Amino acid sequence: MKIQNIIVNEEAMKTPGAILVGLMHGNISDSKFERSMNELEALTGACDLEVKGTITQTLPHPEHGTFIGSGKVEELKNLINMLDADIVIFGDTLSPIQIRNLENILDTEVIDRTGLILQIFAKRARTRESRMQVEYAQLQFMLPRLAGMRTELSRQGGGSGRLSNKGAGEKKLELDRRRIEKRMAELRRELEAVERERDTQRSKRMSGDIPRISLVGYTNAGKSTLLNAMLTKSHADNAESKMVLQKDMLFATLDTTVRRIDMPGHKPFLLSDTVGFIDELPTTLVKAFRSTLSEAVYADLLVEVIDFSDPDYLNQIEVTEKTLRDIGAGEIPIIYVFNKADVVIGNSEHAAMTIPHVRNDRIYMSAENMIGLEELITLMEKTLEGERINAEFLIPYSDGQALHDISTRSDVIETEYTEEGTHLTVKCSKKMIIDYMSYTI
Ligand SMILES: Nc1nc2c(ncn2[C@@H]2O[C@H](COP(=O)(O)OP(=O)(O)OP(=O)(O)O)[C@@H](O)[C@H]2O)c(=O)[nH]1
Ligand SMILES: [Mg+2]
Repeated sequence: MKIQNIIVNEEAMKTPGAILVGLMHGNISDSKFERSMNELEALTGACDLEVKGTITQTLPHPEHGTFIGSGKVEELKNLINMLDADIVIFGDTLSPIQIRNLENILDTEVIDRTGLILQIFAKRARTRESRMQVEYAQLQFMLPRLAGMRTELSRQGGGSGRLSNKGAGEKKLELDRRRIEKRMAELRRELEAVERERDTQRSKRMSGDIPRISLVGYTNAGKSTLLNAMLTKSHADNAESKMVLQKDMLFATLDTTVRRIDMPGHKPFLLSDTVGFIDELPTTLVKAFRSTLSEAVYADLLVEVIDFSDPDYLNQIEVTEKTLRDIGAGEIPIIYVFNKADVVIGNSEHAAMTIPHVRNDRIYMSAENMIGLEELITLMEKTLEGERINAEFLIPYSDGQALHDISTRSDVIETEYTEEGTHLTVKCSKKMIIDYMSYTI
């Protein structure tokens, strides 16, 4: 499968060149189309490919066989030759058959946005877990593509309709398919083992009464910068060595990092930084990264970081909220960090704005310039405190872990030992009630 063969040679003198293809169809607005093309360009850069040219077309609907019209395909072929491009990247999701048709006509590798994002993840994954997650997502992405090829081959070769009359190509594909499925099962087993280990580590962390806060948001919004800024200000020993990569690049972070933050004059908390979201994040990836993202699911509070300097920030918020719902973190209390406000203050639209500026559950600040950290922490504390409500739990004696977790992470008002279990009356976070819904009374 071609997707696996994109080997970008870091040593090569010449960066492989790509041609981007955008089809404006349906009732997408000009500005949205332009933004999606800009994002495609940034994604291409994040994959270490140089954009050599861009071709766009407007059609009411995509063409069945080649996605773009046949005249455009010809134009594209000429451009590939002229610019000596190595790969063609489509901004939409193409069907396996469309990709194959295009590759045959263009005689050049063709990938779509999903393939590109998978490729970035594959290049960037560092830990064993994220490598396995990416490989799983890639294999899952390949499977239906093999099936598409198979259907066509069986139509060509299996005229007699007898099962034994499989063409050689078809048999090979069947073998490929089995090999992929076997590898996927293997990866699933290994990932489940890593997940169990992660759960154990998490419950160890949960046994302290330190609140857990997760940074979430669109890729490149400044989550890692915010974590680093907090570390710089905190009492952490050798804060420098605990810092994470912050970079103007989509998907700079792929692994989850949890750091303890001890700010002078504040209670400590655990802050986690994780993979960023993007519009139409391939579902295979969301599923594969579910356990990495689960750090967010188990948080007491989410801090959603938004790139306020991006004209499309409202869409970023929408995408983030949708992804949070998808991973089961939709009910956790959230505060909004309108980051990179340093870029927009003074603009005509925000002429009178000063930062930091706090309003209800949002703060306008700048992580990079360390403006607003103190105010953000105060807002976080207020939100955590405000979310605490009275609740009663009846915990069976068999679940000592739950008893330990609830009693250490809440203010216990009363403890009573009954026949059915421990009856706790507490003041706790709403999240705790969701976590232990079955024990609430
Ligand atoms: N002007 C300005 N730039 C910022 C600010 N905060 C972060 N940045 C820049 O934004 C870019 C992305 O920052 P990161 O912290 O890597 O973003 P992220 O959300 O972790 O992104 P991913 O890990 O790729 O999902 C970097 O180049 C930062 O220097 C800010 O407050 N103002
Ligand atoms: Mg990051």
